[in-house]
Amino acid sequence: MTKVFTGASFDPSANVEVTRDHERDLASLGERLERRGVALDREIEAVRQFAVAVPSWALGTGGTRFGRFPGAGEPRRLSEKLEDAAVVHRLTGAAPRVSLHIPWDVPDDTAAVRQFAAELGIGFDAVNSNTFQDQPGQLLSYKLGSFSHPDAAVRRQAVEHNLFAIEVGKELGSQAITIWLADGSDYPGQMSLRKSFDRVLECLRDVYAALPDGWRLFTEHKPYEPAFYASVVQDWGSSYLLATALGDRAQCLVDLGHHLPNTNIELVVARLLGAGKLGGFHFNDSKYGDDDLTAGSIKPYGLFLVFHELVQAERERLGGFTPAYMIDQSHNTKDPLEAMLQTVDQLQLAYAKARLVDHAALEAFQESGDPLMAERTLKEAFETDVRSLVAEARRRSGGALDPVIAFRNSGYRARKAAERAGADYVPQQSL
Ligand code: RM4
Ligand code: MN
Ligand code: MN
Repeated sequence: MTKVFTGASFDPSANVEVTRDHERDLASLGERLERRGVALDREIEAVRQFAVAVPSWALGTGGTRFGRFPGAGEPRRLSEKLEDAAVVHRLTGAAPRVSLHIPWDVPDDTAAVRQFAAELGIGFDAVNSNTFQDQPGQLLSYKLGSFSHPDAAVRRQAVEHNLFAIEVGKELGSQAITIWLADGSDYPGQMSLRKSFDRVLECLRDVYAALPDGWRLFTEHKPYEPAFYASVVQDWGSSYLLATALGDRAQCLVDLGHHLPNTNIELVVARLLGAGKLGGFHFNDSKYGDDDLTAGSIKPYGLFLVFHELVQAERERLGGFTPAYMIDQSHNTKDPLEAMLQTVDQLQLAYAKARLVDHAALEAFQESGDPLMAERTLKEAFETDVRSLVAEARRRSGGALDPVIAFRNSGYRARKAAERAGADYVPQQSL
């Protein structure tokens, strides 16, 4: 397992009683799975392979539109965010990389940051560019858009920013850039619906042309907000058009919070998978909009159905399927690090359950036209209690049976509160 840098005690087997109960639960699950012809050890190993990137912006409390209420011991700078991210990996064994947000987390000394992260046992996932807000000292404003702005000089500036983000990512060992644009309009007539899209494509071509070898570019759509009338990259269809026009190394990123209410997200996932264009994923959950809630907290069955599509793609070795799984959440009332631990657990659970679907039976019921049994096949997997399986996967990776409890017992946050106090606290910019 990765190096422990914190001096904190994250001893997963500290509690003998908990460990004993866990072993009993695991044995009973193993027995139940065996009756279904499923080998427990194989499933544990598969869950151990599951990995998701943690976003740098999620390690501090996020004030989305309103107040921000920072907690004691929050990270003040990138190095401290990396320390916290390494704790998430240490306790779950499933968060080996960080997804950086440029410019919120531009490293001062890229080589040193890469080295520091490596010492912590983590690396870097896709970098995220940001042309959705003006930065201090920025020459031209994005008030009326970035890639779609009517002024070519603003578009150029936005492209340059993306090229810079790629440079940073390259030095850190990233292999993808995620581009989410806030571009759009608040009022009918404000922008040309067609020209704005063409301009976005033109700018994306410039960024695509600068992709280093082995890199991919992800286009991330969002239906509304901050643009309230029309977003330029509004839906998966727009995202697909862009990725297709760009070429093979451009793919679409699906953020679970970026859909209009009642959208069938697993269907969107299936379509993009079928087209070989599903590149990345932003996990979260939502009740009303882009709420950034903890994955699985509102619609766990929906999350399972998404994973069912992903697991099928994995089983079938679908062309173009090398998904970059990332978390995209921003917490204001939970301790952000605990929220990440909880999220990774939820994702591991959904993945483990989706793997338990009896695919042969499901297909037979689909082909013979038996909707009740087909649905029951999915529910059979979804309703299996796989908590001990996931806990065991973590334990075998050197993590904790129960990451949140292990974290709380470690005293990490209290120690960081003492260490990280002081006037140099830099509040994260609002999202
Ligand atoms: C956006 C979008 C992006 C994320 C920013 C912080 O709503 O989801 O992926 O980078 O928020
Ligand atoms: Mn996102
Ligand atoms: Mn979002």
